[in-house]
Amino acid sequence: MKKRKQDDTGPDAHLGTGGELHQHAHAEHPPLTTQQGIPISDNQNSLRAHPRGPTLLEDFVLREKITHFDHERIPERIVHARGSAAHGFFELTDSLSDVTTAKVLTEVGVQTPVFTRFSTVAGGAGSVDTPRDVRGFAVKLYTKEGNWDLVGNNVPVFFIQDAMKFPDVVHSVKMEPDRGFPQSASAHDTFWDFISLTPESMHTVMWIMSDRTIPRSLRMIEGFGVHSFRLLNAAGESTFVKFHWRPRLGMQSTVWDEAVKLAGADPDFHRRDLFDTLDAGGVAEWDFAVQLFTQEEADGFPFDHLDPTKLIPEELVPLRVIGRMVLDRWPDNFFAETEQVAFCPANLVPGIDFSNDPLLQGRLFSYLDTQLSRLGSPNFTQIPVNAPKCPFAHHQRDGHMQTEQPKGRVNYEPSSLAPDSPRADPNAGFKSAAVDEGGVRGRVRAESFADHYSQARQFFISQTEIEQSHIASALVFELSKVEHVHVQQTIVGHLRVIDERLGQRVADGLGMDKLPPAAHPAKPVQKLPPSAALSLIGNAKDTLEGRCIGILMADGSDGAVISALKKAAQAQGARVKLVAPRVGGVTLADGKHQAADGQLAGTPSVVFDAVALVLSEDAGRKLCREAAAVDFVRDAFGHLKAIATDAGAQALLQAAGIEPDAGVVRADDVKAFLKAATTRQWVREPKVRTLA
Ligand code: HDD
Repeated sequence: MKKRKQDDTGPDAHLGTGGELHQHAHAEHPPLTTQQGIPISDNQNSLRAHPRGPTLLEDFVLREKITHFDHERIPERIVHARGSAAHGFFELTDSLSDVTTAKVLTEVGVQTPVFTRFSTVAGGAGSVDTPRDVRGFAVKLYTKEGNWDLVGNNVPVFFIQDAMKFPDVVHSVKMEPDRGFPQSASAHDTFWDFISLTPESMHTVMWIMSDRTIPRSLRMIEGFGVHSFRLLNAAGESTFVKFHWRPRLGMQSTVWDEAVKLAGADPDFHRRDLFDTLDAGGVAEWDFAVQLFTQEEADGFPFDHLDPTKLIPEELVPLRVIGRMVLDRWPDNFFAETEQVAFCPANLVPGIDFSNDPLLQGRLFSYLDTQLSRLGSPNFTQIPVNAPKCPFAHHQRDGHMQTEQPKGRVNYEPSSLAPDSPRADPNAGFKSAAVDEGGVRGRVRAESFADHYSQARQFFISQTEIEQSHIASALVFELSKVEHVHVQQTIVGHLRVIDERLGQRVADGLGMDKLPPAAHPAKPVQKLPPSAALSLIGNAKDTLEGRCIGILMADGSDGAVISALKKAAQAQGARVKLVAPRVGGVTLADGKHQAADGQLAGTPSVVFDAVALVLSEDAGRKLCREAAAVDFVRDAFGHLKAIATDAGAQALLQAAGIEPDAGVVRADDVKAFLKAATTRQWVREPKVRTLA
């Protein structure tokens, strides 16, 4: 770990006799000044008429400090307010020069700087990291031809087909307007009311009720551009494209009970995970892949690719990996970068173009508009994180917070006065696909958008049995929080169309005595074949890389076992943390002191992927009276984690009511434990909870 710099009030500071804070003067400290550069003599006391008298209005140092503080916050994002971001680069490995002129997609080996922000959707900026929610996956690529923002999500489809409905779906999922809760949760009446009356949302509902929306780490999520875009080549020919990010660590999710407990144990779980990874010199990495298809191929698809509630199964159009993204640097300042970064799907570079997806078309307006109110000025592109890293020149001038000082008389075009002023370039400039848009104007939805259930069904039948149970159980949980029975019934009616058995399971889980009537689909449901790529568990990677193992120890623990476990786990790419009843550490069996990384009560097993209990028999017995220790073990078991145990751990296993299974392994059999730790113990699940 890099050592962080000690701040000014560290060990050098002490309280003076009058209670005031004195600091030793360090020659290297620059003088503290006001914003005007005036050196400050005292940053502890305001200017008073006498020691116990009123504060004087004259105190410009105090007034400036408080005034600036009063204005520190800017409006949070209306959606995706809670986010974490990192810098890195994109590198192309396979050129798309036959279908696009975009340099970022044709120049193999060139590293393009990126800034990537991950987010939840519904919660406020201070909400927790682990609710059931879609994750935003927004990448700003600072290309040689301008900024390209790929503003996607970790699910490939969206709730609605038309941007006109975006304020409605967002209002419905956010906290209810009369009561101001729930924060960051879809499990409430208004969301499910809206969904029950919006059959087009059914496919996305299947995705959000799946484990995809309770990820283990931001490093382990997929990203999707969602919409079809176009690529344009030099001849002006266009090819449709869908963009995908695939995590090198494989996908991994939490289980629901774990996600709920994580929210309390570490509200910053995902942010901390990314920070810790990069701070320790690690990286987060994704493959970048495209699905390319022509208009003729699209005409043959059993759905309309312009409909954002549909994906293109990989069996229909295979993914072609053409590059990778590596995130390797945490921002210097959260506000300056992560908070002020302004993404916009309209930021495209020459060689890429929009499709007519009506959701995308609305987004092209929304993002710039929201930046104006969030960042307060059309000059937000001058904020370093938003500014292009290639040369740029335009005639836009003035406005609030203008920091540029253009010279000369010419701020218009055409002009004859300044031969070096910027001009449009008909060759290299951005061009739109030449498309014949003949047709009749109207507020209409294409007939080809009317099939709302076929891909929802395809997603459901593509899941493993465990995943299907998780979807059914998630639906039961969410709907159990809905007070209006008719809303529950309408949802079950939709589920019956997706899969009759799913409808029945959810109805049973809710305790309905009668199955509500099935919904009437506008179009007959197509029996689309299962798609293996849609299952998370089916595609999980059994690995310890990027995972974290917790070792619970106490006074008298066997240091040799701890070191062996630690060494072997680290060799397989895992991080290891030692947990002890006291953060100061423990005295091992051999009398040596062992420092701890976390204190037991503050470091529950939910923050680990697998745990080892290395305890003396005496310590094991004592810990049975420690609720945090019993929960540590019980939760690790309940969350289907591998557990390594020794003789001292047996009492604790008993106290936690655990009947050891294949995932409970001897701590001295390091190999067996680490193998078990590469995955969850799915076969254990029916023994520890009743799923719908
Ligand atoms: Fe959006 C933010 C992703 C539909 C309007 N959106 C936002 C962010 C992501 C997405 C990742 C956060 C960016 C960041 O980290 O700053 N949004 C999507 C995806 C969509 C989508 C994948 C559908 C495929 N969004 C969508 C629609 C509209 C918006 C249809 C409006 C018509 N989105 C916004 C916004 C936000 C935003 C209000 C809030 C903050 C911001 O833009 O900068 O303009």
